[in-house]
Amino acid sequence: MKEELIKNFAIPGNLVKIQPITAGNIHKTYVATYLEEGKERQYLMQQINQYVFKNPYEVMDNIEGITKHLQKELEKNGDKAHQVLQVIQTKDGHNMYVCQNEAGDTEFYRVYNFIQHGTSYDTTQSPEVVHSVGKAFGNFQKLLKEYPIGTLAETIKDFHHTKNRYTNWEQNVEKDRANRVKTVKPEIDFIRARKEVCSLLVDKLKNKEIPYRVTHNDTKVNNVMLDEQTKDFLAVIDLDTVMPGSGLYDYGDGIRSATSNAAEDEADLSKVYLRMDLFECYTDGYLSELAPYLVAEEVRLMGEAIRLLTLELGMRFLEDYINGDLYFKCDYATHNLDRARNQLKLVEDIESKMEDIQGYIQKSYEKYREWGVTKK
Ligand code: GN1
Ligand code: MG
Repeated sequence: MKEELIKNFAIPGNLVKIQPITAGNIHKTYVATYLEEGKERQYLMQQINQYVFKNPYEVMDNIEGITKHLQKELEKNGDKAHQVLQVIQTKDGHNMYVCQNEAGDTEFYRVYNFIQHGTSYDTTQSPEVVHSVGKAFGNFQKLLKEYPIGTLAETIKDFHHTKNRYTNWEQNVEKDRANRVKTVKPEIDFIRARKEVCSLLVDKLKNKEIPYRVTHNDTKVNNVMLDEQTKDFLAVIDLDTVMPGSGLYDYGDGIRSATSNAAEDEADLSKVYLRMDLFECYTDGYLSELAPYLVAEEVRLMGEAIRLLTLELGMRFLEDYINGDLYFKCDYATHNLDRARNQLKLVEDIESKMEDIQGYIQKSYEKYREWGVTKK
C-alpha cells in the first residue's frame, strides 16, 4: 500500500523498502530506501495530519516558498556546510500526492529528501549539541529575515496566541469531556495562577513593541539535523508551522526543549529542571547568529518567553488530557498527563531562576552584538 503511494513521486532509482518510523507527535512517517546507480538513498514520506493541519495545500505552499528561499541564501553565501529540506514533487509536478482511502476520505502525502550524514536527538545532555541547535534556529531566522512575510499562510490559526489558548483551555476545563478534571485540580490551579502571563507576547506584538518575523514555531531539539561526526548543525526540519510570529516563540520553545535535564514525558519530576549550563550554550549559539538583528525589547523579554512557551505547552498537554487525547499521539493512558506535569514543573524551576536567566541573556547579547557589528 505505502509502496504504491510513494511510486507517485518523482524519485530516481528503484524502491528497495519502505518502513514506518516513530518521529514527532503529529504525522505518520515512513522512511523509503531507493537504489540509484548502485547507491542507496533515503527519503521521508509523511501523511499529513489533517486534524492538526486543516489546509495541507497552504502548508506545502509555505514550505516550498521557504525552502527555495533558504536554498538561494545558502548559494548566495557560498555555504556548502549546510543543507535544506527539499520537497520532492509528484510525477505530475505537485508538491503533495492527494488520494482517497478505502473509507472515501481524502489523504495527503508528501516526500522529502533525507538530510545526508545527519542525526537528531530527542533529548541531549551534550553542551556541543545544544549549542549547535541554538545556532541552527538563530541562523534559520537570520536567513529568513528578508522573506516576504505577507505571502505566508497561517497554517494553524493562533498557534502561539497564548491568550486565546488560555480562553479555550478554560472552556475545555468547563466542558470536562472525558470526565478527568477531578483528577487534575492542582495542575489547573497552577495554570490559573498564571493567567496574566499568557497575554505577554501577543500584547507586545499587537502594540508593535516587538516585530513580526518569519518564525519556525516548533523549535524542538529533534527538529534540527546535526552532522553525525562534528555535531555542527546541517539543517532545520519540520517546517509545517513556519508562519509569521515572534522570534521569542522560537527562542522560548527552543530553550524549553533543549535545556531541560529530562525528556518531555519524564514522569519522575525530580529529574525535571532547566540546566543552566545547557541554557547558556543554547543562548550563545542562538545569539551568535542573531544578536545584531534583534530589537532591545525582544532581548528584554527572552527570559519571560522561556517561561511563557513552557507554560503554553504544559497547558496544551493538560488540555489534550482533559479532552481525552485527541491531538498528540500517546503511547499510554496518562501520557499527556505526564507531559503536562513535566512542563509545569519546568515552569516552576524557570521561575526560580529567572534573574540569572535574564542576566545571562543580557551578557551574551552584549557580547555577540558587538561581535556582529565589528565583523560586518
Ligand atoms: C508537536 O511535531 P512535533 O512533535 O515536532 C507540536 C509542537 C509541540 C511538540 C511537543 C504542530 O511537535 O507544537 O511543542 O509536539 N506540533 C504541533 O512535543 O502541534
Ligand atoms: Mg518534529
